Amino acid sequence: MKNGRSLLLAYDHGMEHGTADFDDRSIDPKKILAIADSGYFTGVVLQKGIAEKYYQSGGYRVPLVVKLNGKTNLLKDEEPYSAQLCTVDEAIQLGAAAVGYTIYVGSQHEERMMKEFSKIEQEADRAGIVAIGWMYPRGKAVAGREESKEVLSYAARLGLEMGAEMIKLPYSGDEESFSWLVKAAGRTKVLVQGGKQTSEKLFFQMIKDALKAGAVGAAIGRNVWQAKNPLAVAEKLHKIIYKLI
Ligand code: FBP
Repeated sequence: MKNGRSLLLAYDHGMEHGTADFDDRSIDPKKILAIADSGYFTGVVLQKGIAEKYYQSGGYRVPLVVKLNGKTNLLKDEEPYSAQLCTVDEAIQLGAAAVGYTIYVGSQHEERMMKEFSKIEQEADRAGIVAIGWMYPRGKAVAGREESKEVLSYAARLGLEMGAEMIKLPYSGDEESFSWLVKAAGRTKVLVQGGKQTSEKLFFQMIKDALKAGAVGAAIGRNVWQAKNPLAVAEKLHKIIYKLI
């Protein structure tokens, strides 16, 4: 967080999606870390392997957010579970200022993820670092409604009820519905997720609308590092989030 706002660069896609999102540039963690370290971001989100092999020795100034759980998308599981692969202690050893954890809200395994996240929150709290919940509706119970106001506001409220300091939510499609999500999250701060790469016009509009709706910032991956000019996108995002334009 900086001045109550946050802009995270997400780069955990290699685990979640394989190499499908990458080109010759974005497959190289050093190139993404250079973007993350440009001064426009308040944090970079990495799994522990990239944190250990690239971030730790690189002398970067951008704060590290270690994603503690993850899965591949090879199984196409209808009821996904994202296993914890890294502990809060390990993340702190790697230099983490915050940790992230995905809960697939609505999945048959949500209870397991809720329990894991509860423990992580407690450990993060004791260590004085922030735990961020990636609240993603998934599973048969919410199929076709993953981006609806009803289901996303439930996911947002779950974040508050669980005591999350901050949550990350997919965009619900418009400012009015997103402001309901922010209300549902109450004193839990909300970041909006970027999603698949879209036109810059639509993307920036979405960020502006999410902020008007009360989000404190965004956690973006593909819409930054898949752009022709990632630094130009990062600069504009920074200006929007810090209300400089
Ligand atoms: P994007 O801005 O590229 O959507 O990144 C945000 C993120 O939450 C990543 O942290 C994660 O790898 C990805 O989205 C997961 O997306 P999905 O659940 O749709 O596969």
